Amino acid sequence: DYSQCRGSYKDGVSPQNPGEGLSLRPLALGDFHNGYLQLLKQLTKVGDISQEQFEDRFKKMKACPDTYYIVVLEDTKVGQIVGSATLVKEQKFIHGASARARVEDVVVSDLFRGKQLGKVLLDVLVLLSKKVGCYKVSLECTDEMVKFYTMFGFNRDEGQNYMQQRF
Ligand code: 16G
Repeated sequence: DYSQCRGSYKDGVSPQNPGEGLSLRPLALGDFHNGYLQLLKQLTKVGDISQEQFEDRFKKMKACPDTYYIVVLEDTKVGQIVGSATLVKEQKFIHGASARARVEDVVVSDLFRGKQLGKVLLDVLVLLSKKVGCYKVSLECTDEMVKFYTMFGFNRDEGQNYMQQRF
């Protein structure tokens, strides 16, 4: 029920109606053939992933119930994925054995920017993180993207830092 999404939209766009010819749906096994990995390449390195590898990873994620929620926007006229975002739910002992959610791998095709599609994806995932019982939702982003995510209710957590090791 997307009517509970908090944002306001222009031009009749909404999660129910993301735009002419666009459909919002979960990632499907067949999306290997619909440009999903090519889209992710607009975000970061993806590498050379075979259909078998894609399907194996998809099935591994599916086998973890209530954990991976990958939503995509498909341009139905050409059967190509033009936007995607992932919500990962992490089970916790803290906060009364609650869970936290992370928004990951948000990407909208460069040909489809400026159409509020990032907003559609973010609003849906924030609502979903509440619906699936998370006590918070977080994300990591570059300095340039901080302003964008602030529009969807994300704020820097003062005193907390994002740290990592790369392998
Ligand atoms: C951004 C993404 C993160 C993604 C990472 C990839 C969002 C909100 N953040 O931080 O999810 O995994 O880029 O960058 O989409 P990397 O290849 O340098 O790890």
